[in-house]
Amino acid sequence: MLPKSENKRESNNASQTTVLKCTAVLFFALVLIPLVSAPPTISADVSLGSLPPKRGPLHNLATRAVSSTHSNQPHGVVVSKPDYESWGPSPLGDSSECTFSLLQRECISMHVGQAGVQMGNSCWELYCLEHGIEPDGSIPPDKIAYDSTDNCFNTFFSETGCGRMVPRAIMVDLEPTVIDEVRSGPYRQLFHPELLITGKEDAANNYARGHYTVGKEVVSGVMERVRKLADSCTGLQGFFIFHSFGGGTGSGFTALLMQKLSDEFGKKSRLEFAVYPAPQVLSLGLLKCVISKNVELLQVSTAVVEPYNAVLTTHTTIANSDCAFMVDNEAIYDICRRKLGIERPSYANLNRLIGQVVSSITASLRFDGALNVDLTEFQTNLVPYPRIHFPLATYAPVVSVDKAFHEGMSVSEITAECFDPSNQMVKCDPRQGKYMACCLLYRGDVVPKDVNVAIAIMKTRSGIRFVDWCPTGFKVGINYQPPTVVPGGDLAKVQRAVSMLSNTTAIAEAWGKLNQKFDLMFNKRAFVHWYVGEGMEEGEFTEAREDLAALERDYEEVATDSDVSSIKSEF
Ligand SMILES: Nc1nc2c(ncn2[C@@H]2O[C@H](COP(=O)(O)OP(=O)(O)OP(=O)(O)O)[C@@H](O)[C@H]2O)c(=O)[nH]1
Ligand SMILES: [Mg+2]
Repeated sequence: MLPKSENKRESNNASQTTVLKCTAVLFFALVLIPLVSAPPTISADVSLGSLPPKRGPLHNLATRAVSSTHSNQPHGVVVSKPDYESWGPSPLGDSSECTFSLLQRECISMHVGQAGVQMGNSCWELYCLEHGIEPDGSIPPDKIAYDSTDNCFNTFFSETGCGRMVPRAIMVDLEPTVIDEVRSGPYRQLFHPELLITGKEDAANNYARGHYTVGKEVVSGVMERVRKLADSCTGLQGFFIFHSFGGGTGSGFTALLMQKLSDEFGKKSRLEFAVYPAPQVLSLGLLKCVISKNVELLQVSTAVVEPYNAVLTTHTTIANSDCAFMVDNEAIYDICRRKLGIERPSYANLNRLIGQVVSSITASLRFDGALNVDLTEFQTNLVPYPRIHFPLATYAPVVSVDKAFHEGMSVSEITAECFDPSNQMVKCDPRQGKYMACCLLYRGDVVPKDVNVAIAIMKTRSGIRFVDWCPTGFKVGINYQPPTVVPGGDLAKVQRAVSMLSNTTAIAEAWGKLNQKFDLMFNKRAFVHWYVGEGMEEGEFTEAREDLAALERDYEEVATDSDVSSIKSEF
């Protein structure tokens, strides 16, 4: 995706930041590039310039868009009224109320449906700890950054007139219970009540309800808040959207929201964190823990129709999303069991791990630093074609508290861990596919020399194959802030960590599995009447499935070796 340059042009405010970024990039180029074995980075020009030019269906990847059918049925849903009392001036109001010492490039997070909101809880809990922000949004004097110019976290938090930090985040669910937990939980004072939006009834695991009927009643209210929040930004950078593929709200409502965001904020980037459905986890006994009045209720929660919802939402959203990081509950469940020794992980365990991954991916936007490389730059390298925008995330080290004393891991070790499929957020085998890009985002006590050595070792390994139209480059960023952990959580505090974001054709395996499950049901037209009953046409199923088949073919196409003679003749 390349809307970043347009964003920069569009926003006067961004120019100052751009100068800072350029300085960082220059520093990165001067200091890091010579240290990492050639070619150490894939510059946008190199990778894009070396794509196979105007050849066959691959060329269509850039432009393919499939329309969807619509219907409109009213539904009695009311957005619950927020309680404004005890709040200072609204972060939604006059932007002059927010005090910025530097012009910002703000990011708005949208947490949609149960999974989106619960992942949000973990992420914001961690962000607060990382930036020294208390659960009520205050910053104790002793935690105010040693370097007072480092207010980069203002990209994610706004400051109210009374000095409280408020997440630039909107939580929305079509039913109230999950967000009610936030309203009454330990972080109830952190989130602005106006930004916690709930309806009366959920989408009952049905994409059509989330997208057409129930969701349609709520979306205008949500967009109103988004607009106000965006207006209070000085140089809005884009949106992070958290949701599940499988839930009715997570799939249907998110798809609707993404369409609206695309219509109104076309040039701003939209990145997703999406939970990939994992029905196997059900048989392994994943339990949803709802803490309610100190009573722990256990409910099992995954639905058979999740493959339908996942395919439908991917089809509707693919053209409206710049980049989507999938988190496969089964993969994360396995990591929690194996690495953290949790016998029966709950969503809370899964979400804490997801929080670490999200935190390390967004750290470059929340912290400054000479070797920090902005996520937007990684993104340019990661997405060679608009549709091929599903990078695989891997995080290391995942170390439990009891093993921490014995397992201090070096830069080489954590880097090698990233190439171990068992540490991936999505189950697939990169050794069977080809990489289009590989980005390494380090945090903590990491020096370029060690990164250089670690990458050189990885390059000697067989099984790391790149497509032949892209250089075997690794793009690297280093953020000196070490990872933080939630006190009392499962993860041990470590000196250094790394997230690898790779665009590999192997991720098509995940689509293949989903499509198979879709076909098993759709061949018998099972459960389709629930969707048709909400005004959806059966044709949308067929259209969505064809689009996902095309996506699988797109991955095959990019992996196919270039016909060198034809490329030469075209130049
Ligand atoms: N990782 C993770 N996955 C979750 C969580 N809650 C639900 N899921 C997964 O999300 C899918 C179900 O979607 P939900 O997010 O619960 O549904 P929803 O978006 O609220 O939609 P409706 O309830 O149908 O209106 C299943 O695949 C669950 O396993 C969570 O807290 N963390
Ligand atoms: Mg729900």
